[in-house]
Amino acid sequence: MSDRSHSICRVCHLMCPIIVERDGNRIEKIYGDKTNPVYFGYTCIKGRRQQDYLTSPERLKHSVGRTASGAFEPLSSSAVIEQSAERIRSITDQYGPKSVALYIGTQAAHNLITRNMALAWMEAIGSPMVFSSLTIDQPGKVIAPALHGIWLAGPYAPEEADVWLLVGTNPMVSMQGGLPINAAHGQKIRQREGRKLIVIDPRKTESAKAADVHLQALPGCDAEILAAMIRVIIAERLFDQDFVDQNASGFQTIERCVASFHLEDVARRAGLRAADIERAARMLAQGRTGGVSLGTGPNMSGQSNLSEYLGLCLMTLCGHWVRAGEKVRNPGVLVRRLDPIAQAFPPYPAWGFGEQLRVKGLGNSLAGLPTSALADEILLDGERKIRALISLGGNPFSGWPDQQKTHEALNALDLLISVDPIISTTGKYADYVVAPKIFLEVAGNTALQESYGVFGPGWGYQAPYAQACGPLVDPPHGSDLIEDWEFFYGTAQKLGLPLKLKSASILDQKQAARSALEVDMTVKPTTDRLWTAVLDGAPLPLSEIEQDAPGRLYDVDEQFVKPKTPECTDRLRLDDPTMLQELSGLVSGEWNMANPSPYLLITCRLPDIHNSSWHGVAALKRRHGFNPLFVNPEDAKELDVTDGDFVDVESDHASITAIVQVSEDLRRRVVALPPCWGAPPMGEQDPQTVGSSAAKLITVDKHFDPITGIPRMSGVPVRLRKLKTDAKKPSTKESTYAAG
Ligand SMILES: Nc1nc2c(c(=O)[nH]1)N[C@H]1C(S)=C(S)[C@@H](COP(=O)(O)OP(=O)(O)OC[C@H]3O[C@@H](n4cnc5c(=O)[nH]c(N)nc54)[C@H](O)[C@@H]3O)O[C@H]1N2
Ligand SMILES: Nc1nc2c(c(=O)[nH]1)N[C@H]1C(S)=C(S)[C@@H](COP(=O)(O)OP(=O)(O)OC[C@H]3O[C@@H](n4cnc5c(=O)[nH]c(N)nc54)[C@H](O)[C@@H]3O)O[C@H]1N2
Ligand code: SF4
Ligand SMILES: [Mo]
Repeated sequence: MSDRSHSICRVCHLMCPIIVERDGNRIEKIYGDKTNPVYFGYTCIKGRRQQDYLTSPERLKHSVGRTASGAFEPLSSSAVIEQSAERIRSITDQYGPKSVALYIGTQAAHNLITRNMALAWMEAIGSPMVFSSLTIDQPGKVIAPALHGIWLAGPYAPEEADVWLLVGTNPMVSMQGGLPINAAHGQKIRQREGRKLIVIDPRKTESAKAADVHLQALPGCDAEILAAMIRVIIAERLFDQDFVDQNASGFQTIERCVASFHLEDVARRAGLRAADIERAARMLAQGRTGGVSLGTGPNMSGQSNLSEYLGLCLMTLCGHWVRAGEKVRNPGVLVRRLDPIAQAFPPYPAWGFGEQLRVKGLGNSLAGLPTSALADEILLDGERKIRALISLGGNPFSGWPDQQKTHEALNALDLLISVDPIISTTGKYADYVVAPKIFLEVAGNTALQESYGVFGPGWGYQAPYAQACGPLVDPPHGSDLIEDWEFFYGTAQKLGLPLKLKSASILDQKQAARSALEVDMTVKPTTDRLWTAVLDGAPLPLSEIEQDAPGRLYDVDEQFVKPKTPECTDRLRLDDPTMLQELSGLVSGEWNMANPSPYLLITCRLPDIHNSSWHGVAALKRRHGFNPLFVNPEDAKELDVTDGDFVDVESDHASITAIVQVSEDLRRRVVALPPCWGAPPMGEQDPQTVGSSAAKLITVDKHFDPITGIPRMSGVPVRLRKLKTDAKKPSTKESTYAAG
């Protein structure tokens, strides 16, 4: 008998509502909920086939530990906790707590109790050495608002805004912020209603194909293009004078600064037509309401903070912020939002507090400690050397830039614990791999996606939406798995440490610390108890969210944006000195032009892959198990290559072998390689089997951001050369499954 249940997909951050048909513990079918008022039935192939991941032979059914011979032996959950705690104790006893670092990867964030228990654990052992994928992703997203200030009433929603600008983000595939949650469906409606879309991207992406204006720029030119757009908007008096006069400061300084960004020069350097930049600028300013969302493209191509900052300046100059009297689309359900009032929250410190690292002058910032410096901190001898690393739901070997250095660092650790359902490429270096319950085996809710609202215009839910679910299926028969948080609870217990679990619903960190739950260290709490603590302070208590029911809109108190208080003098800042200095010194386009390497390698995402996951899940029936290098047809002709040919890709740092896929979507001289592929040097290296690693081509030692450390990971100069091989050409026909 088939049983039909509502649940939430936790394979990625999107948290799609799903309907799961089961026969006992066997999942028969998963599909989207067409009646859902926010997702409109959206799911992707990963979510619909997650049963294949849950039961895949790759997945660990128990934790493992390294024996003296170097092989892994199975360990019970209690043994892995016991042994890990002992090893940690001996390292902290000898070298102090700061010798232990935590790396929080993408999949740790999907479960907010996992993340907050791990943070509580680090606090308890007394180590501030917490790193995350944010500093190798889009760190400018948290730095820029601190420099510019925050508009307390928030941005408009893409659903309602007349015009939207996407810079180096492709929400139709990545499903990150920028378009409505169901991006393709939402964009169709936007188009029908006459709402405009502008995209800046070197590729003709799925999102760019739906755009009114596509600036197919060379990578690394975003800050200049945005500066040129600001110049047009100011020169043509298209900005919102009234809004700027009342709510912003530094107008004259930014006006002076962008004056040197002449359209013709910028267009030449970015490989665009001046008229197109001008058209984009006018379109953005002429909408009564609008928004700007940036993605990994600009954040990885050398100007993370500056591009995000200029995006916010464009928002402010155009007055694209919600005004007094307007209805708040999402007053918050599981996450408390800032009090909606039509005034600025002034700039606040973005760096210069917390831990200082020993390398490259880097230290803590709002984005956390720089992950790009973590390998160096492991390799560098001295009192403050990092000797133990816990990787939680992340994959350093595949994700961190500068793969050779990562390889050396992972080998140099005294202790590496990977909390991960598989022996990932990082797991291959680990002393312990702690195997967790995942996806439908654990309780979940939509708080994470809601919390993404802080990442800026177009992120998170634009309506009071929520869903919650309990565990739906048992872990595989005969397995011994724990929930991610139980590893931290168990080891803290062994180490005799108290844990203080903070709420993720309260954005004010001091307040969250004051109301943190002192976790009972004698009687193990239930997962439900921890969820209640992690969502403490939410506008609606978790208990009021229907369990195992369809996701829906909740009846939270209607809110309207309050007018600015008469005594408010706070302003959004258009002239942050660090940013304008970076802008003035910018010759980003110049290195493209002067670049002796004929090609620039960029990053992009594949629909049926998530970072380093899903590469080998047979059920997806991918026709190829690797990441192709996408090459423009004219460039392919010049290189004398076609689909399936092998090429040597050489940067100034290293070289890799990649497999060509010719694509009309690339502009000339730009090649794209999806990230997080490749395998450790001690194993199989065939790109047909393990893919090709972009991380290997990147160095963390040059061209890095002085605040967050993010190195240039997109727009990397490379040379390409056809490789002669007798091997049979692999098929590069794209996966039969598309998103949607
Ligand atoms: N060259 C280049 N490098 C890049 C990028 C790029 O574009 N170009 N992108 C960067 C970006 S944006 C990111 S976010 C990073 C990737 O950042 P990482 O987070 O370091 O890498 P992922 O591949 O996402 O790793 C997720 C891991 O979590 C595991 N996992 C899945 N579900 C669970 C779970 O429920 N619990 C636990 N404990 N583990 C789970 C998976 O098996 C996988 O090993 O890479 C960065 N690196
Ligand atoms: N299916 C799928 N979804 C994912 C992921 C995945 O691996 N697969 N990963 C998740 C993660 S961890 C993240 S961080 C998000 C990322 O989400 P996005 O940032 O939306 O990532 P992409 O879809 O790669 O879009 C980045 C775009 O930037 C363009 N680009 C590259 N360099 C430049 C540049 O210098 N300037 C400009 N303007 N554009 C440039 C690329 O062509 C690409 O289209 O996606 C998340 N969602
Ligand atoms: S986009 Fe795909 S993987 Fe992500 S939550 Fe939705 S169905 Fe799951
Ligand atoms: Mo990411």
